[in-house]
Amino acid sequence: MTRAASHLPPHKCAAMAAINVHGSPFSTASQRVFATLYEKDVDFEFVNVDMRSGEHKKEPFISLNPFGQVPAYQEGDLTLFAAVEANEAKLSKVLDVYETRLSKSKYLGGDQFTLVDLHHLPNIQVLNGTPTKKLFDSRPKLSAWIADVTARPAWSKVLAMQKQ
Ligand SMILES: N[C@@H](CCC(=O)N[C@@H](CS)C(=O)NCC(=O)O)C(=O)O
Repeated sequence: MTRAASHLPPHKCAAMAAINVHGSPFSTASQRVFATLYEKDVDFEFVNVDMRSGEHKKEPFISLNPFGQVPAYQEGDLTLFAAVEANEAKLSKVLDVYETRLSKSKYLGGDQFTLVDLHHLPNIQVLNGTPTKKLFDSRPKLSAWIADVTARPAWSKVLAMQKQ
């Protein structure tokens, strides 16, 4: 982890507070945050929350996120967590829209990889291991995009966290 540079005056140090991400390598929501930080080469400390033993429902984690869901992002006095669930009930229709979009640009937001693409990585990874994968395989542009985005080094680093 990078610490505040010693030559900076003390009042600058607050702006360089260490980043702690409390989460699990097996949680899709956590993976999204890890992938973003790896993409941007941001130093952070991973604090493992053992979901199998319910650590996310107990102190000290519950003080970070009262919803009892990982991840929680901590930077100095700032603590962040999200509370919006995605609705995947209409996945097939959504994928048709993506297929059309990806026939016009290489990535969802244009010709560059952006957070819009990254956001999908954890759920793609999970669905790739389920029968729902057929919804991907039947759409050639989508399949090519999935092969591209899941091959990114930042995403490999997130998957490697599951093996530690
Ligand atoms: N909208 C939140 C959702 C977080 C979330 O659903 N986390 C799951 C793991 S992927 C969790 O903690 N589940 C445990 C529970 O809901 O009890 C986010 O994106 O951060």
